[in-house]
Amino acid sequence: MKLFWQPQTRAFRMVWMLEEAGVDYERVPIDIRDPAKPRDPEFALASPMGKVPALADGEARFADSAAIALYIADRYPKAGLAPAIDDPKRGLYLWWMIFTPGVIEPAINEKFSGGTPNRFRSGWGDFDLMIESFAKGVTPGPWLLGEKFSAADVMIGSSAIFMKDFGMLPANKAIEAYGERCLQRPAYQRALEIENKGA
Ligand SMILES: N[C@@H](CCC(=O)N[C@@H](CS)C(=O)NCC(=O)O)C(=O)O
Repeated sequence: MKLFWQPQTRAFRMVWMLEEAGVDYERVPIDIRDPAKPRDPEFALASPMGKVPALADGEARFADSAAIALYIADRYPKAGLAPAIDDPKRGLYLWWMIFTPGVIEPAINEKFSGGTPNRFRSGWGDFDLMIESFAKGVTPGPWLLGEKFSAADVMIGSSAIFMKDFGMLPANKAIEAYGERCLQRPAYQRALEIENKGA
């Protein structure tokens, strides 16, 4: 399995995810900032938009961190990172799996690029509604689904940490404490070591 990756990007989430899953994979660096640099030809097949992260696993080739996290969690059920198809928690899990690309990122983008919010028209609501829903989701915790950590915590936890690091997180004890719990995960710490070594 190849993870197309560049440090300091959303690909970090998938290094964390793969470390949580404990599976073997190869990291293939892609310089997204210099399209002239030669790239593994499989990357273009996996990522039509030229974005990282992307994954190649045999004939399966695709991109997007939420899609990759869903795939890994289902493909390696022994890692216990997703509720089973017939588990009542599966629906909530799926909701959180798409909350980062579908709600958090558009809401952040709108707020910090000076867009005009429209809670009712926009599928992501607005920044304040996103933060309110985020905080409710991580309360009481420790994880989104309760006692059991899941792939959804990789997606949402990385957003909590990103917002805090970039000064985008309004004072919010529940989200901050949740981000701290994510930081303490041994798999997160391993991913950070990998990230810090660079491509
Ligand atoms: N929704 C995608 C977003 C991926 C994305 O925007 N990746 C950025 C890096 S953080 C990228 O590859 N940008 C390079 C480009 O657009 O050419 C995901 O979560 O994987």
